[in-house]
Amino acid sequence: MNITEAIEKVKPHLTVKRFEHTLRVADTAVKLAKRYDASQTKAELAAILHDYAKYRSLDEMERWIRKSTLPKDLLDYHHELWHGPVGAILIEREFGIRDKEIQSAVHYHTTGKAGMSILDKIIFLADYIEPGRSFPGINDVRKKAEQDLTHACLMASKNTITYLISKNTTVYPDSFHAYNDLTRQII
Ligand code: DGI
Ligand code: FE
Ligand code: FE
Ligand code: FE
Repeated sequence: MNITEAIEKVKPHLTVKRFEHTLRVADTAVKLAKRYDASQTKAELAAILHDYAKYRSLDEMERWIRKSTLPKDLLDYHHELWHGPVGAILIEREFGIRDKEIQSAVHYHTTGKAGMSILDKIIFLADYIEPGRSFPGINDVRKKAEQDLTHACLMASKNTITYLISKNTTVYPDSFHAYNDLTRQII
């Protein structure tokens, strides 16, 4: 599937705002891929697809989690965490995308995980720093993203976990695994 096709397939599934976010994530991901010597094509495609499942009904996402090989513990956590893993399955079922690197980047874009590939990191970070986002401290992360992909991911991971804890929200284990692993990688 090429980029133009992917954009056309994804667009009707998203709101206008989410679609614009998706295009900005793609633009940011391509820049990061150039900077860090990753495949620009894969980065762009993964970014276009990353929120594909965002507006599926909770019922449908729950069914996919139950009947696929996805970890069942997702169902014990907030449903915001479901669209990445479910999206990774749907892009294969509906578009025939079996590229494991792209599927992984879509799967883990919200939480991260231990042992992220460069593409995983690019999508995780692009989703966080795209120019439409405004989180506290985001400009420091944007600056770090120009120098050190792993360190910038660590900053994003740390900010997200800190935010979730400040809101008394549960944190999915993969979010902690990402944080721990990224910390070990930078020291
Ligand atoms: O889909 P997007 O809005 O572009 O961004 P996203 O997929 O990165 O994040 C979706 C939401 O998930 C966001 O509000 C932060 C939240 N989130 C990230 N990690 C965790 C989490 N929520 C919970 N409960 N636990 C997590 O570990
Ligand atoms: Fe998302
Ligand atoms: Fe994210
Ligand atoms: Fe997103």
